[in-house]
Amino acid sequence: MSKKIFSGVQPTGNLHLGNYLGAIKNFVTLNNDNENKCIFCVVDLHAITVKQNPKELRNNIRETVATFIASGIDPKKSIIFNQSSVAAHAEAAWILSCVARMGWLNRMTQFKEKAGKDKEKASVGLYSYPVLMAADILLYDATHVPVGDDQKQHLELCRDIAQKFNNDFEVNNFLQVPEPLIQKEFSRIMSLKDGSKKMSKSELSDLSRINLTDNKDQIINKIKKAKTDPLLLPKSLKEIDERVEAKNLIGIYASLTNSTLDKSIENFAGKNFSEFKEKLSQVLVDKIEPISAEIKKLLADQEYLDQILLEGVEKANSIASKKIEGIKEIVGF
Ligand code: AQP
Repeated sequence: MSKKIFSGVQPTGNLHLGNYLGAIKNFVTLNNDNENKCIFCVVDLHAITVKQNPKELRNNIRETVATFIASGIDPKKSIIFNQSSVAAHAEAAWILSCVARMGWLNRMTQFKEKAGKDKEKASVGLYSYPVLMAADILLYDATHVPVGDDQKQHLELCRDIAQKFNNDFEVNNFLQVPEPLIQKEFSRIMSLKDGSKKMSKSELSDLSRINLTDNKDQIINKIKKAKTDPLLLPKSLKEIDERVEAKNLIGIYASLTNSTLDKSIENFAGKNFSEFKEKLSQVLVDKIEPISAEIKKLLADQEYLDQILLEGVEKANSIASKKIEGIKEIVGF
């Protein structure tokens, strides 16, 4: 069945292995299926929900495009654009924020985690971020949204907003209610320094993540220093659940080798971490080094990256501007 795919990545720098295995790898598979129509968005409006340096943001937008292409997304087969260049996103976000309920947003755990204890000082944008995300998806009638596990709750909110809009204005299915596409096994890659925390761009320690721009030596060093436990590698799935660091590292290995957690556990059962880490470093270097080299090559050609964005913006705008006109008509403008 033909799917309409939409997903976004924030241009907040330090794109990492979690972004790759949780989302971008899936984008590539979906993009390779000619039946699908794919739209990949550099969500720069989302990025400014926390303070950004304008010069770095501009560079990070290009770096995100370069990462998409270096990872295997073919810009000829998909639309790649940046969100702020298509005005309909901000317009739809406002209208949908009048449909979404405070109670729904109050339940969003990502806001609680990101705002931390000092939520009075968080931006209003950080709080209403999931409504903008709903607008992004609904403007393109996306049927499927590939995301990491951490975005599951926001996707549910998007579905609620679409349903409420359709019900309130009695416009059956005008807004397409999208399905999340979340990988079953490796949808959440954890920090290399703490297996209970998600691998993240904003974590201060660079040793906590493998960046997609890391070179061979950096990758080997980070895996060498990755936290483990004093035991030998686990022998069963049951045993691994309590050992978060071991589970994360074996999960990364399994995902990179397109295997299952079960099989990878079996492969290394009872072995030393040092032996396993060598193998893990090797598969990581094999996968990440070519991506990293390609990102650097693409970044040297800014004109090419800007051209991709320009073409993508034009295509995205022609879809989104029609949808926002429909939305405005329905609400009575
Ligand atoms: N650790 C992760 N494991 C699996 N998937 C992940 N994603 C992010 N981290 C992991 C998925 O990557 C896509 C793009 O994420 P994003 O750039 O839009 O934003 P994010 O989730 O805020 O990324 P970070 O790295 O976690 O940034 P900070 O440090 O700001 O919190 C999404 O599909 C996401 O699920």
